[in-house]
Amino acid sequence: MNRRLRLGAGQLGPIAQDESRESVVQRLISLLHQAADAGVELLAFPELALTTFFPRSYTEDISGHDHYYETAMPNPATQPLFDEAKRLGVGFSLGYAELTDASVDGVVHRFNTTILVERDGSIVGHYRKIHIPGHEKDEPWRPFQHLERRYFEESNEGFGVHRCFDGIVGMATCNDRRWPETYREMGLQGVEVVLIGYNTPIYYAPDPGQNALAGFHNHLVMQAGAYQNGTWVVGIAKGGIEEGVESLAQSCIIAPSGQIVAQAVTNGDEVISAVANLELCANFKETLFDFARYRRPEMYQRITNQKGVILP
Ligand code: CDT
Repeated sequence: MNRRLRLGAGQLGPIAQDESRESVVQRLISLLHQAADAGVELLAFPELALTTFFPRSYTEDISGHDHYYETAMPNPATQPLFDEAKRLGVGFSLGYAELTDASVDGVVHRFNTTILVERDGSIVGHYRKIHIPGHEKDEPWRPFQHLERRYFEESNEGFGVHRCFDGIVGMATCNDRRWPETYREMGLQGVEVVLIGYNTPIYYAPDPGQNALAGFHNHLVMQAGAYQNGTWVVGIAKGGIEEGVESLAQSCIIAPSGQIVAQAVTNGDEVISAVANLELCANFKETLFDFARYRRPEMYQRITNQKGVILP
């Protein structure tokens, strides 16, 4: 069997605070056209791909940022993207801020969400970010804020995977990529493609000594996750200088061997693509990383029973 899927990353440059959804959607459609011309069948867009990275600014009342959230997907502003993707036969994933309807469970929830759409326009599923980094309260000592923990709830829905695109596809979001459990949860469900959008400021206020390693760490974690679980990984940045804050670009496509097979060369809107042979996953899943044969879950009890470090 030969399952070849052309994967694409639709990297975005900065989105200004006052850029309209309609304008951003036109940029996404332009990337979609470039991807379709390159034969891409699944194009992944970044985390929070419709707005500026608003958790970098503080509002006393958290609803002060509600205009950055979507209450439905698709909606009138994003429908043209869904329509054009369907017309072109290109599937896609799209990250956005999600505001849920209080009528569902009596509470409004704010999630950092990614939706996955098949080539025929059908919605395959969504993923709500699990590892929420940063802080809850305003910290004026920082040159800019990282208030994701103020503006997003941690999802309790887990890392689901989906049978689609003739394979098994999962999603994760930005900070999730730094945690090995993210990939292993999906690896244990046979994942073959993991799509990970990110907004990663290069300046890390708690320890600026790490700034110079931002690109190295970005690739390190995704390459390790790919190899250790025998899966393709697509990392998709919103990069460049947005509202005065520089974020990492370096979007990439990684093979199950852990090798980078395509990488963005700009900090702006750019499409990269690669043909992913999904059969290559088995080379790793059925040899060194034959989980059923070699894993020792009974030896890993702390991983699910314990959160922080307990010293001996
Ligand atoms: N968006 C996101 O999750 N960014 C984080 C920044 C961490 S610094 C607070 C990341 O892990 O890239």
